[in-house]
Amino acid sequence: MFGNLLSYEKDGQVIHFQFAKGSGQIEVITNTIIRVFSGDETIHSQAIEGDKRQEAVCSVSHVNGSLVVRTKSLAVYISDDFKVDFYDNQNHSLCLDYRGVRHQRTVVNTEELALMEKEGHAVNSNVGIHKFEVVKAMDGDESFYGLGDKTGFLNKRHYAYEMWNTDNPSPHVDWVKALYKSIPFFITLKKNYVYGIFFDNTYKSYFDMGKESEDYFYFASDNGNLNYYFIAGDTMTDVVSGYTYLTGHMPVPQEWTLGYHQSRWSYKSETEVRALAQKIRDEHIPCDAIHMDIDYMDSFKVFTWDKSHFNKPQNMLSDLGKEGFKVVTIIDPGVKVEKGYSVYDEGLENGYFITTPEGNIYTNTVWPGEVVYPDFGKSEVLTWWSDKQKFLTDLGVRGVWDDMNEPSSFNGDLPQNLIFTDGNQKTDHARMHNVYGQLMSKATYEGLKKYDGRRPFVITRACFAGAQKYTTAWTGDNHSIWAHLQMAIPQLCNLSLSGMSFVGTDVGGFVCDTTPELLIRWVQFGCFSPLFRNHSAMDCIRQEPWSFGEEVLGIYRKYVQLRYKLIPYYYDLFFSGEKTGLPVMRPLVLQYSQDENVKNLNDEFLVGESLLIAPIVEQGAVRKLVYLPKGTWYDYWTRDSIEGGCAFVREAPIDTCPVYVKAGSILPTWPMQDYVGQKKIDTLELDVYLGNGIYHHFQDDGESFSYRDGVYNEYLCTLANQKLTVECIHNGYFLYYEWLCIHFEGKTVTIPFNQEKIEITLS
Ligand code: MIG
Repeated sequence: MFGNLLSYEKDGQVIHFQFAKGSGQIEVITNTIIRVFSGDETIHSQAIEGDKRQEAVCSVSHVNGSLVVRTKSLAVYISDDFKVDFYDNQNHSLCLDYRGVRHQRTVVNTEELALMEKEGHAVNSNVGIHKFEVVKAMDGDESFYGLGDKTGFLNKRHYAYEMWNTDNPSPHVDWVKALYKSIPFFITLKKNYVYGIFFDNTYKSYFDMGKESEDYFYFASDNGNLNYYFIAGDTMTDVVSGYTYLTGHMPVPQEWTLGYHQSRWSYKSETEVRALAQKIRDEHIPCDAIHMDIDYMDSFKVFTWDKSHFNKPQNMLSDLGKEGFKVVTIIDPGVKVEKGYSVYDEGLENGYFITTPEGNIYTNTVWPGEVVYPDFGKSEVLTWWSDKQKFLTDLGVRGVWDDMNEPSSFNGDLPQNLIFTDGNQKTDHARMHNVYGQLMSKATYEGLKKYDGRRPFVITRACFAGAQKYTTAWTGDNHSIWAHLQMAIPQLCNLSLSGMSFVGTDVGGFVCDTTPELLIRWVQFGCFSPLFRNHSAMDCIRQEPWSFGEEVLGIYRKYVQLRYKLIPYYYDLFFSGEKTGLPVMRPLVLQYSQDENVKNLNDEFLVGESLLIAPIVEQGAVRKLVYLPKGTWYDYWTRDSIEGGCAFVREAPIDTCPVYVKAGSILPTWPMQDYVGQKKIDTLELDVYLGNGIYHHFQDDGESFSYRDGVYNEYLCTLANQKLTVECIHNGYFLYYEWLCIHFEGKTVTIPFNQEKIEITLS
């Protein structure tokens, strides 16, 4: 489509190419990140903020009819038709454009499709008419990871997906092509190489990871720019860091958000919420957050409170606060059409709502009845919506849950030609659809930052690449089925590889009735997932921890308590994650990408580098085939040491979730609390697993942004030859630990600690 390559012009790190029928450019962002671009430069990125370009030496030369752009690490060949081939600096091919014939599937005729559809089948009508496609050759050893929030298994090879934020209430099974989020980023792992591609285009896009053919994979879009980033690295962690370097690192969350969250659609009255809180404390289920679903609102009107069931919300929230509960409220973007309702009136007066191409305000139906949709792409609307959060923070709300922001309606997708705004440009729904939830989350984040001041806690259902800068996410309406517990592991792992570190599923399952066994196995998984919330739909059997009697409650409590014990470990992972851009939850392949045994390992995951979790995800199973990578590991429950590099069977009766700790690990732990901050922690407690390793532990106020001004303590712990040294290497926070308590091999040693370097022999 571009024709012959005619000439080029180098402008610093941007190289412009002129082809017979068009132009394109290669931009050297860093030595290992290259942008490939052709199109309309006025379309700005919705994922990348600021200029990410680092100074890098690059050159252009002619080689066999192509031009080659070289950086310290890469050689990028540009040829006729804007073919782009990536090599490393040793001339090993990493990723080449495909030049052979396509093997497109013949499409079934439309009459037959119509009949199938009539019978109730969801038909596959993707006929592959895309504005452009980037087709890359496959060698045969590729596996693919990432792609944000997708169904199915960890490795995406042989599957095709679409990026179009979709509220799909039917079960999310592995052929479903799109869920609520669109993160057009994937990692290709080959035998000796790994790289990532981020396709920075918000329009509906398509990813075929070798499903159409074994010879190639492709990504494509209906519209927008040819605009992708090639991210090279020596390891898969380099690639993830490269991607989050571009799209942003997640700010450290408030510490309490790492606790347990209890939710239900809905807790409908003050009496019910107070009783729930009481019950949680009576049953000693540690818990930090209660979520209020749509029924707290007056007639589902966003930024209102139903006074008939919640007479004085402020008092309720303040009383709950005294018991350690933080309240998170849901908000929906759809604003009820009702004269006299201030949110509607203000939006109407100022032209804040989306319109039809004819210029009329567009309406659809959602929970409040007839609604209008804020045009978040307009900066005044974003500010207006962020200011609206004050209504919630003034009452004492501590976190905001953004729902229905695909945007969703009761009548399916909104038409693609509706008029939306992007900055100051008028544009359409087709371009802004995939970032609607992103912009809503950004507005929520900014509002909370301004009016609450602490690190904002936002949960969103829909988003685009780079959302980690503003929000956490949950995977929407899963079902209480074993298949969804099984899928939760690869789903959250791939979201994590796609930059979203603070993610979770509805524990117990949202739609349909859970079972006692499913709830237990889900909490055993959920307590290790970053966002730990039990949530269920209004027509389902209750699934609060005590819903199935004493045995279930006891096991449930054991795992919530385990999470609370490990909160400092999670916190450290988020703290170091803000610097490294690496996620908390990791598929094994991220750390052991050379190990063939983990490329398709779907039922285990790591938390950081130290913990390996092997949850039971099958009804009735009481043992599990566990694979541990090479090296020494310890069984968390028995402390037995095991040599990895093999699979073995672990007994896993209903109260047991197999957990392993890597030798040389140091896990900071907390004493049991009902909620984060209940007790003053004056002891640095370390659970040590002999071997060699280093660990960084962080301590700060757990809620403000002052860590960014250096108000934190950082401890470097080094474990070698049965010797542990603990040293405060950054001393910026005034509250210190007074004691150091070390657990190892069944022994416990407690000694006074005054922040000085301490060395202890563990014997
Ligand atoms: O149309 O607010 O995914 O978590 O409980 C359903 C009610 C709207 C969908 C969310 C779910 C929430 C529910 N919401």
